[in-house]
Amino acid sequence: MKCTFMAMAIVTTLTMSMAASAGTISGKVSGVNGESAVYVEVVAGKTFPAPTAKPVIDQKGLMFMPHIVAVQQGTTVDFLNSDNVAHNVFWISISGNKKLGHNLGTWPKGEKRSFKFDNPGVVPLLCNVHPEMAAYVIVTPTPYFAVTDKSGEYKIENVPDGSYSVTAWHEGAKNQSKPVTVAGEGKADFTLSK
Ligand SMILES: [Cu+2]
Repeated sequence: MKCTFMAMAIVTTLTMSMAASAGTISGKVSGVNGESAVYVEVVAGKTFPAPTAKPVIDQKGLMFMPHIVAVQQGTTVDFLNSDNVAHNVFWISISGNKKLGHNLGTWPKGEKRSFKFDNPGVVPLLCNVHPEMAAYVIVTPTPYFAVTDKSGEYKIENVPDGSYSVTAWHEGAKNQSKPVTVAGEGKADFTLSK
């Protein structure tokens, strides 16, 4: 009888420890218009395997599509040209570091070129054929990131319970970081300014 009780206690303890799992970080970025990127900063003592999925940035109608793409560090991005004219892709720096500037070249419709973003930071994309074309790749140090909707709302899924620093980025605005504790659910609102 006593043994059965103890076995049940052990099973209960195991079940409870397995229940401690992942949650979400959500909130709103205000003070700016349109999409922002929100991401969890470096988690001390943790490394994350590079994703195998390759996001596509298209050049269509003389625009980069989408305008803002967030990817985890180590992700390979495919740059596609869907226009009848040749496009180029280059960036002069990553987060201001000109040593990380790169020119992927110029290529015609239907072709794509790839680049693996190993350094975290903000990559301002340009096309030297069309000076009005611009876009941003936000390379994040963790797999926990989101691009907000046009109203600034965001939700980052599958974040393990814990305490983090979360950063909001918006084109032309100053970055803002704040501490967030996730225990099933975490909230972080930001108000950015230029
Ligand atoms: Cu172009």
